[in-house]
Amino acid sequence: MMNFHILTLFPEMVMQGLHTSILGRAVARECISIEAVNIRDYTLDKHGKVDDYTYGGGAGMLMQAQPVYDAWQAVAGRIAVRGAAPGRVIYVTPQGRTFHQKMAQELAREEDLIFLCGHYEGIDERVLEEIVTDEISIGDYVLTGGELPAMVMIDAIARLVPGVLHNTDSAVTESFYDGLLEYPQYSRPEIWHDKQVPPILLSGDHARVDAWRLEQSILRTKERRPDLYEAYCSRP
Ligand code: 4HQ
Repeated sequence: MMNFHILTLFPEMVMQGLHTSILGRAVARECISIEAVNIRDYTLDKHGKVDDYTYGGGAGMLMQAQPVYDAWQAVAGRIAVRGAAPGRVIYVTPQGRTFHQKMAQELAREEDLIFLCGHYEGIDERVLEEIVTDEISIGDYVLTGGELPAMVMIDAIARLVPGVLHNTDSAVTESFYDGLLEYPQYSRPEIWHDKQVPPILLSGDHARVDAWRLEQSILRTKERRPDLYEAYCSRP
């Protein structure tokens, strides 16, 4: 059982997205839990304000330290009551290390993970210094908020939690296992738009099917991801 906690100004966005399909079933079967904490619920401002102008000037607003800190304390307190280790706090930011499959595997071993989603121009540095343990980016592009990156990471991590995927093989057989891309796949009918399914896949010879798939994976990786192909060729 793994517990995801998301500190956000848009709890309904992450709850909707993460209770769909496989992750929704994983929540229902209690393989994972997902909690969204609305940072706005923790502001001491009587008008519910959570942002303010930046010292030094410049465009845009910044999320203030107080509501972020108090929202984190509420979550950290509940984790402590369970007697679990304090959860790592992941701040999603383009300034972090770029997320990859090995990081997902490492994070999937934690009992609790806290994701901090910024909005506007970001969050007051002082609260980040006090609570953030990991800064992670999902790639070199600029989004409007941290919710989508948090959802991307949670999806990639949750599917590695034991029991989330029914077919236990699929967590390892897919792209990036072995560092190769996936081979092409086919389903019924045998002929569609004049295109035949590769006959070897209908042969029933599992050894030849496996060899063909590995060959296709290698060819695809060489063609589409020369960086991964180089790493595959020089693996120990
Ligand atoms: N953000 N990977 C949140 C991103 C981002 C990314 C921009 C983070 C806006 C408020 N986060 N701020 N790429 O684009 O993680």
